[in-house]
Formats: sequence, structure tokens, C-alpha cells
Amino acid sequence: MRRIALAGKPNAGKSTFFSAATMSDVEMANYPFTTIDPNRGVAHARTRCPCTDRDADCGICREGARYVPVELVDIAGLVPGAHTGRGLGNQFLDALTTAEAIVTVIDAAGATTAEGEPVAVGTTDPLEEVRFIEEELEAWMAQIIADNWTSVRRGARAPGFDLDASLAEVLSGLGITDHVITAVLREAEYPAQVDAWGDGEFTMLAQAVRQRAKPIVICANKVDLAPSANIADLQAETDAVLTAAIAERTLRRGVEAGVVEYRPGDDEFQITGEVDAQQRAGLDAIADLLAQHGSTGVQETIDRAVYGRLDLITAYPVQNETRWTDASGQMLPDALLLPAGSTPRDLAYAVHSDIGEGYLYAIDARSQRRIGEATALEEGAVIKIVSTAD
Ligand SMILES: Nc1nc2c(ncn2[C@@H]2O[C@H](COP(=O)(O)OP(=O)(O)OP(=O)(O)O)[C@@H](O)[C@H]2O)c(=O)[nH]1
Ligand SMILES: [Mg+2]
Repeated sequence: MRRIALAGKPNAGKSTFFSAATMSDVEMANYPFTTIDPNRGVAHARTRCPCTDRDADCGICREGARYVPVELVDIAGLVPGAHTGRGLGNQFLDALTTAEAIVTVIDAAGATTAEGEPVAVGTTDPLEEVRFIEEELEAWMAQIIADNWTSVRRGARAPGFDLDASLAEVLSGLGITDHVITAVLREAEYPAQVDAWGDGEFTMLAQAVRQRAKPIVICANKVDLAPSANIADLQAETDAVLTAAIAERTLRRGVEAGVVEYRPGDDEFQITGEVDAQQRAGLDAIADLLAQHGSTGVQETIDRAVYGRLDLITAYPVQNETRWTDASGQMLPDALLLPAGSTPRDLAYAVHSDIGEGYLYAIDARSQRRIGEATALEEGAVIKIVSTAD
């Protein structure tokens, strides 16, 4: 499963976002360092289900909204200097190593200090948080490179030394591939002699690697409390998703309790059950928020990470290319996330390595035609794979 991590200063609302997105109970509170050990759960990216293109209901999507699972990780808050061990230290940065994308949760209300202490709304600048999280991530990566430089230099004395491979080894623990390192080294000029590298180069390399390998979505949370000047600044300077994690949590709880009809990511909801006056007032405030901002932002944040930053597509393998079903008759049983540009064979491997190895050909179930091996699958592709492993 694709993995996305939530990062941000203490008390920004990471765990509230996590709880809303995964519907799991975790500790949330208005003081810093509520979360210590990472929380892991399953969230979903939302896309249009292919069954909407036919007069059929697959029985899995919610009125055409298909929710595709991704893993979400919620970590302890980061404070400036976290890479040097400040706050709860850099062990929590390590929880980010296996994430493919990072959601930076910031406090759009400006009502918490950099250390996460509550202060009056509008006191702190949310834009500062955007910069500091990037800087911490990059400083942490630069530190890892610096710490390993002695061994890189030692390796450089041996015949057949390969800088790309050596750096890939240094950064492999962060889930950085050789491919990323090669691309990054080609982008800018680095000294040919490893002895000539210093902090400047480590930082430059870390920034380039971070941008490519750990793309960030900015989630401007607590938008329900945010002064309009903060929102205007965020919109002018960033492409942050305006979010009220707490509102999403309330709506999903309402759905669970059977009193609200709402699909995550929708711009509206209905009250369908008994609610008391206080609950109604809360829901009315959320309705105003949706009218103003279009959604709570939680779903949009995940969608942007998955379909935007990670540039993934959803493909649907089926066994019956006319009915779009599996052997048991379930329509569109699986939705798989693949990198854009993936081919039918890549899809076959994603289904199972045996199916990939035995790949013969594929049929586009929309046109019922065989498609070439090099065809790049598109979002919503419905594909029958023919394999010797069937
Ligand atoms: N008004 C408002 N409050 C929110 C929102 N999201 C979270 N909060 C509040 O912010 C406080 C901190 O929330 P948490 O989710 O515990 O924050 P965190 O970032 O996980 O904090 P640490 O684990 O300490 O790093 C809690 O009091 C939440 O109720 C929101 O969208 N709007
Ligand atoms: Mg937390």
C-alpha cells in the first residue's frame, strides 16, 4: 500500500486529521506532544468509479465515489531543530523514511507557537511553519549524508568507485532509489572530487532529493478558526488545502451514528437522524464552512498527495471483460494505484508477481480490444490480463 505521513509542529491537528481520515480513535488534545508513538491506519483516496460509465452499480463505490486505500502515518510533532534532537528528537523523522509523500499540517489559525503551546488566534504566522518543516526535513537528510561522508570518501579511493551507487547506499534507508539520485546529480553541478564536498553540497543534494522523493502537500488546518488575512496570505503564497480536520471528523462520526449522510470529500451533507440542538448548531457551522471552502479539505489533501504529488492512476483488473467482474461475479473488485505511465504488464505485476511473469496480453474492457504492451494506462482503466499464471 502507498504510504503517506503527516508532519507538522505539535498541536497543529495531525492526529485529528488522522482520526478523521482513518476513523480510528487516537489521542488528540490541545497541548504539545500528545502523540509520541506513530499511529498507523488506512485512509482512502477518492476517485470516480468506472461503474458510473455503465448503467450499473458495482456495489463497492458510494454512488460513484470510489475510495482506494492508502496507508496514513501520524507522528509526533516536530519543533525547529528536531533534526538535531530537539523536542522529541529525530527518531520521529525516521518514521517519515518509508513515506512516499508528506502532508505538512500547519495551524492556519496561528493559535499555537512553534513549540505547540496554545496562544491567541492570529499570533503566529502559518507560512513560517511551511518553511520550517521543509527545512527540518532537508536538514535531517543533509545530516545523514554528512554523517556518512567519511565512508563515501573511503569508497572513492577504491577503483571502480561509483558516486551514484555510493549515495544511493547512504540514502537507501530513506527509501530513496538510485533513479532519484542519478536524476538529482544530473540536475546541478556537484564537485567531481568527493573530498571537495561540504555542507553546501550536502544541503543542495538533500533539498533536491527531498523535492523529488518526498513531495509535500500543505494542509492548512483549523481553517474554521483562521483569520481571513491568514487565509489570504496562504492562498497567495502556497497551494495549501484549506482544511478543518475537526469538521471532517464530526461528519464521519455522524455517518457512523446514522444521523448524517455524507461522502468524504463532498461539498454538502444531509442530516437524516435525530440530533440535539447543540449538535445541530455544530453541523450548521460545518455546512457554512463547506459552503465557503467547498469541502473540509481532508479528502482533498489525500487526493492531492495520491493523484497530484505522487502522480498515480487507478486501474481496475477484471477477469470478465464484458461484465467487468471477477470469477465470483463481483464487478470492479479491485482498484490499484499505479504510477502514471504504467503499462498493462505493470498492472499484471501489481496484481501478483506470477501473473506478471506469465503475462501474455491485455484487453481494454472499455473497448474490448487488445492493447499494446507499451500502452500507458489511464485513470479509470478497466483491464483484463491474460496470463499463463491464470
Ligand atoms: N478549531 C479546530 N481545532 C482543531 C482542528 N483540528 C484539530 N484541532 C484541535 O487542535 C488540537 C490539537 O489536535 P491534535 O490532533 O492532537 O494535534 P497534533 O498535531 O496531533 O498534536 P501533537 O500530537 O501534540 O503533535 C486539539 O485540541 C484539536 O481539537 C480543526 O480543524 N479546527
Ligand atoms: Mg498528535
